[in-house]
Amino acid sequence: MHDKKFQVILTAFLVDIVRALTFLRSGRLPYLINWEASIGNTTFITLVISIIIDLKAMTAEDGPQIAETVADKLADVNLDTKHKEPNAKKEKKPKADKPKQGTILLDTLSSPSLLPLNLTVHPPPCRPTPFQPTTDPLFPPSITGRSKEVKKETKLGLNAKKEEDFSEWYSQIVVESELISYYAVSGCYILRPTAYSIWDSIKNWFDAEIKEMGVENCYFPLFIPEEYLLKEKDHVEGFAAEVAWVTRSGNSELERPIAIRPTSETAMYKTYATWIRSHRDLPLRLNQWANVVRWEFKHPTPFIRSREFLWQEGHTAFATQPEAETEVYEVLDLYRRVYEDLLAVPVIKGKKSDNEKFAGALFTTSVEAFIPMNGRGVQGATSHCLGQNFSKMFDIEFETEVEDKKDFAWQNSWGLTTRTIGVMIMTHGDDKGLVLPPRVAHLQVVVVPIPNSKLSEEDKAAMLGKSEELYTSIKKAGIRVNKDLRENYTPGWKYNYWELRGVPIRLELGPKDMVNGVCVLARRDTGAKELVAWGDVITRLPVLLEEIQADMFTKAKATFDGCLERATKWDDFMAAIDRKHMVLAPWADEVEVEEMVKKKSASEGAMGAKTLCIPMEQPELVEGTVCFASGKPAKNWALWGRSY
Ligand code: 87F
Repeated sequence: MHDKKFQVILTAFLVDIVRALTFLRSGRLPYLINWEASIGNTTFITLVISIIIDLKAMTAEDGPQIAETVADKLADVNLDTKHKEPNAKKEKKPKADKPKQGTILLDTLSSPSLLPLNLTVHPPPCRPTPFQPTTDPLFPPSITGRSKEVKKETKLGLNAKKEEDFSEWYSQIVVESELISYYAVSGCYILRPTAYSIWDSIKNWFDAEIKEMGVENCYFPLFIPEEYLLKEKDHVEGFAAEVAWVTRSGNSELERPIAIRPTSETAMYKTYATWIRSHRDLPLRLNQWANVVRWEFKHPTPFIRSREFLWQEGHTAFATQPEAETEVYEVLDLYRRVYEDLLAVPVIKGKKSDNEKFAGALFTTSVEAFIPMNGRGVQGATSHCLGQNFSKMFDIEFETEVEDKKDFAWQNSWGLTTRTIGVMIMTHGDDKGLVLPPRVAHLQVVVVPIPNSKLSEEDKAAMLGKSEELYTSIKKAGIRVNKDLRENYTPGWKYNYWELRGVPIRLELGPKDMVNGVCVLARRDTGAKELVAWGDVITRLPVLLEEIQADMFTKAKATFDGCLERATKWDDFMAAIDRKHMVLAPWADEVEVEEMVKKKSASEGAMGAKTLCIPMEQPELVEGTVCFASGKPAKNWALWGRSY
């Protein structure tokens, strides 16, 4: 009896030593150190006692399970710290003016065209770790098929509920689904391959569309001389506190500090002035895919608000105002399509109020999304008509077609960021994890064979063979597919694993299906399952993927519409805002009124409401309608809400 216990404990220790060595070799030591530092004494003692109790209940054959139990307990304790920023100390924001920003009509809120989009299909490589039989020295792949040896199951998934604790749910989902990892600089995040591949899909689609419009890609330096920024002093003023500066190289101070680009107007327009001399040099339509740094002091949220993020910034110059204005709306509609057609997220297109527009712009347009869980509007992307403001500042002057007549160029700038990914996660994710729209999903289908313990070795081999065969033909058809042939996990565990990662379709192959020549297609979005003959899989999958894409949008649109109310009186307006809804209300379009609404609608713990945009699609404004807040004659219907 004592011998057995000794064996058990010895096995557990050996297991831990090998694990520790594996950790060391894989460079994950800092993670362990972080863990040690993050649990208190009581937690530690409780943990040790519970491990001892579990060890006592086990036998020597349970060696591998013991290690798993220990690992699970460590993971449980670690869970709380795993989803938080390692370095989330509050930094004080230096005093600075709040950014001043500011103004139109609405296109139809049509549902996305379901014609196949010009998306580049990029089947992901078969990453060895998750998809191969385990190479973990402690858990060699089973050859005997005995259940104790084949099961290696750790807890998967989220323990926060989207409805109950949205912010905790979000913190968990981005990490657990392996989209992001935290980093040692607060407000900066690592985008893991799944996240980056979603960005790649957006980028590939948008890039092809703007090239079709005649826009070319370029790249300007990350660093901006101080004098360039000072040239645009008035517009940068509101953002000054967010600009990060390089002031030193090694031990020596730089003669003049150099800014890290928060946006590239100043970097690009100084050069545009040297390139644009004549009307023949116009239009100049450039875009760059880049990273930018804005030293935010508001609470950071992965994808939604980070100090460094990825974006595209378009900077164009035209000879005439109408040409520039046409482009503003063309780009705005591309942004709508990114959200609605690719990400299945409904948005409203509109013009920003004078308060909310970019101070350097003649007018700003945007697409606005909405997060029902916290009742917040979120600006999805912006397309600005800069008018001649910057060309006058940077001397972008050209000889017109009329002899001896010069004019300043008409300019636009427009941008879309990795915030898109955050809005998509928030819109579709559920308590099981991500729900990815097929058009941007890293993987669209995963093949999961479901053998049972009664299956003969021969039948099992046939099932694995068929799974391989289906996988190969699906891949050949240009669908992003993977297979999960791991033998040391149960089918149920694998379901959770792929559900957490949001794969739109799971193709299951069970013993009965092997007899009947069929397989099951299970949808991630609804959980619905259908039987499909092997010979029909290749034709059914693309259709089902498009059905999922369309259904996800329809569902999100119904929710979005359910959160949109109309109010013509203050009390109704406030009641809707407090129901966490967006409100369409008639208003006088005055800066002071917006300021007043913001103040008056704020309460302890709840920020004030502001205009999200003046929708391009306007309800009829009956003559005599008055502003809901000031009682003055209304000029338009504005969309109001609390926002990110
Ligand atoms: C932060 C620091 C310094 C926003 C900033 O929207 C300057 C700025 O100019 C700044 N945050 N902005 C406005 C950016 C305007 C515009 N630029 C090109 C876009 C889209 C892409």
